[in-house]
Amino acid sequence: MFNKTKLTLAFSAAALFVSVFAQAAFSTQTAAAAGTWNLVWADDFNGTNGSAADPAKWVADTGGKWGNGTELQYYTNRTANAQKQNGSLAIIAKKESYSGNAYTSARLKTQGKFSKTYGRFEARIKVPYGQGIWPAFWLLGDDIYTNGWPNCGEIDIMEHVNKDTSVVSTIHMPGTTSDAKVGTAYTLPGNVSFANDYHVYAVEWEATQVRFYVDNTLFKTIDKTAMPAGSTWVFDKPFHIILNIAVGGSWPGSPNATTTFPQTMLVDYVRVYSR
Ligand SMILES: [Ca+2]
Repeated sequence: MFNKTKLTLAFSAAALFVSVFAQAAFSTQTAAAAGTWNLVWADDFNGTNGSAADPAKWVADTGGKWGNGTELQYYTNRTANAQKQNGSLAIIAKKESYSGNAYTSARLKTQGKFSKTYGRFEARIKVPYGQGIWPAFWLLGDDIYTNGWPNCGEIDIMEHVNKDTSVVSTIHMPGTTSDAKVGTAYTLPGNVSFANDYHVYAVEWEATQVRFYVDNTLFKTIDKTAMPAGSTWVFDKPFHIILNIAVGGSWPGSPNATTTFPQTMLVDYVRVYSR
């Protein structure tokens, strides 16, 4: 479906098998919900080690002064900060002087290439860690540049801050002050560090509900009917996907002597399903 070159019959059959197998796995995990999730977009990040992410799918946000100027990284479009490694996308935060910033990193988005209203968005990710390190897999409303934030809405599927043994999933929307948000943290059984291994982070976003999962364990259900007083539900329009590592900023604070660089976020795949 996504390959523009001619497929051999054998390859096509193999791909079909993988696709059917993946969907069968999902049906059992989501049996309580109505309908089957069908794959509509994916990037498995296969390709030559050291090569850039597919420019047909990803756009690099670049520059410094992110997070109201509190974040310390300069986002580049260099393969030094985002490259394929053994079937994963590696986003690499480095300690290096660059355009007046002390760190470099990457922030890749699908804006202008792929956006969607509702669906299951998932990624298999091995997160980095350390004081001041802030990796994320998230969705942002396509109208960010015309409507501003938080009017555009934001769905944070996974944020992992510092050396914490939890990840956080949150939706942000306009409220009585500025940012109304609903979310929660999730901790692995045994309080194991998320950075030790890959985990599958997912949201199932529908017209009346948002559900967050880690490794197919549902840990947060947000109902449209139970939003904070004075907030506005803005989740009925297209959102795009973002993968990034921020360094510093108001939430994690700055790196310190305990933080080691480079720090790498490995993304085995991103998959989007519809039903
Ligand atoms: Ca992969």
